[in-house]
Amino acid sequence: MTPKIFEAAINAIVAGDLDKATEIARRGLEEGMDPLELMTNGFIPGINQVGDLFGSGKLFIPGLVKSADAMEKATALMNAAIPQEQETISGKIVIGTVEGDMHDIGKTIVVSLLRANGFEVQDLGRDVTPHRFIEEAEKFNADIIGSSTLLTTTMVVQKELEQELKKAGLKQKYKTIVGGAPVTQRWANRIGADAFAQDAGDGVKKVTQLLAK
Ligand code: B12
Repeated sequence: MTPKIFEAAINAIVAGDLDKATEIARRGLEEGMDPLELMTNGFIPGINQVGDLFGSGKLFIPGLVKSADAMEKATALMNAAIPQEQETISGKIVIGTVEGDMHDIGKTIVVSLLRANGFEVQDLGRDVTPHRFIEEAEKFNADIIGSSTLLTTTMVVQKELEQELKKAGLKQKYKTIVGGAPVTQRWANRIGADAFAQDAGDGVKKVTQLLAK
């Protein structure tokens, strides 16, 4: 039964079928599936296939947008179903998608999983400037600043954030964690970020490690 629902989730996202994706998400939850498992094995591979099709010129903007809409809806249903930790553990994170980048599906999953693990998270949304990351971190009294980027052209904003933190004399005050499909550990090292995470689960692990330092 399980592999079938994963396949159905993949197909719904690739087809850009919002109704089908919604129905599969609801059915999966009704059947007691772990929302993260359904995301990891169904919806995320689906949207990755869409990315490959778009990247190789086999799918165009309208198709990409339809698939993204279906993915956003499925993600919202899955995120809402992730059990939330009642007790907050000490650790405050501000997180956002960098300036110039509108991709926020992955970042939203990271936010949900961090909250589910008891961290206090301020979600800054998307198109966040380095200045705003810092301003919000100050206001929220954050320990960690997390940034997401999906475009190679906006990766540089993560570097600018590091530079701005140094300029403001705040590099020691905040730990930084970077993520997003084109981001790597190598990139994190190069720009001086404190951590890199490849997915939401890894994000929780790295945030926990950063707070223990
Ligand atoms: C969906 C999508 C869209 C949607 C986004 C909707 C939304 N609300 O996010 C829409 C249709 C708006 C869109 C627009 C565009 N897109 Co687009 N899009 C995608 C697609 C298919 C999937 C992204 C996604 O949601 N993945 C699923 C999530 C779960 O994965 P994720 O984001 O990587 O996140 C995980 C990890 O990376 C990590 N993570 C992410 N962030 C963070 C942050 C922290 C702190 C941590 C710890 C971890 C972490 O955890 C997440 C969960 O596991 C990708 C292809 C791809 N495979 O990435 C292209 C892709 C990113 N898009 C691309 C392009 C070109 C565009 C457009 C420029 C197209 C155009 N011509 O208009 C515009 C750009 C608009 C803009 N200014 O941002 C290219 C980028 C190419 C490049 N080299 O930069 C890609 C790679 C497609 C391709 N193959 O060409 N897109």
